Amino acid sequence: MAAAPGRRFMKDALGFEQVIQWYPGHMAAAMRRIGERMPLIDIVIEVIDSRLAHASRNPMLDRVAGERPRLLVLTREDLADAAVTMRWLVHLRGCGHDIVAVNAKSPGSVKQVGVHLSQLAARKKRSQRAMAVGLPNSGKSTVINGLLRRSAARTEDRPGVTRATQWFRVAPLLELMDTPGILVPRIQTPQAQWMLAMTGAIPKERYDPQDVVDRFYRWLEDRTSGRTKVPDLAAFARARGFLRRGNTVDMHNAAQSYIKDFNDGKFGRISLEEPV
Ligand SMILES: Nc1nc2c(ncn2[C@@H]2O[C@H](COP(=O)(O)OP(=O)(O)O)[C@@H](O)[C@H]2O)c(=O)[nH]1
Ligand SMILES: [Mg+2]
Repeated sequence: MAAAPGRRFMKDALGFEQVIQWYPGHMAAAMRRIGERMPLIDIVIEVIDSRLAHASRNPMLDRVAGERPRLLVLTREDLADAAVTMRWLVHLRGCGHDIVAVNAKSPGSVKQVGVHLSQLAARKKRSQRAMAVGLPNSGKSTVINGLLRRSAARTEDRPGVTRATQWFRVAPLLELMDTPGILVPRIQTPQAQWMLAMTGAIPKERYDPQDVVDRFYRWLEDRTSGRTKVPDLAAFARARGFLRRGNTVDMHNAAQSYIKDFNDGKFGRISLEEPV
């Protein structure tokens, strides 16, 4: 039986690793949904994970967003290596977009997003509308909720595009769509694949967590010349008591916990990609 596409890392007949795209149909549908809303949108908020600021973008967004002013919001600044994030800010600013790095869970940090959006909106004299887009788990809802919590006044319903769509005024000249646009990752390398899984951008049932953690650990050891204090999966599983009856270790559940701890910052600040 053929394996479902996108399920896990696969090797071809010669043993070379294949990058399995998440169902291609998903990507087309996701871009179509975002494209349908675009005519209503003046400003695009592209939400990116600071730790994965290249692979967590989808270049197809450029096609649907066109020339609209764009604010790149690098979330999880609190989980990334601060020096690497600084380099990303410089690098991505060079692409002509406005950019800010935040801890979306901190109100003071999200305030910065509001400041940047207000500045973008003030370039035109009329009220403008913004929509957040990004991969699953990139922090879209956290950013939107942070902005709404500060200054939300519901403006009007806009039936037609999506029945549930609501607009909130978050600044004198700016309304924000309450529902974000969900992008699908364009996975270009086996490395991007495990990195996206590690940061929560790929649904759990589409990858093998043990494989992802093993790859992460090998990468980390290589990068730190073996001097990392982060435990490998076996040490983590033992320390956290993932024992089954008969004293075997439940590696699958351990690996899922390991990924959760990584995203809770338990292993410290780790950026997975750096600008080249
Ligand atoms: N530490 C940290 N966690 C974040 C940040 N932004 C989002 N999260 C967490 O990441 C998870 C996914 O965020 P969510 O906003 O639901 O992502 P969405 O799928 O893009 O809407 C949640 O558990 C958030 O609390 C951030 O800047 N820092
Ligand atoms: Mg969400």
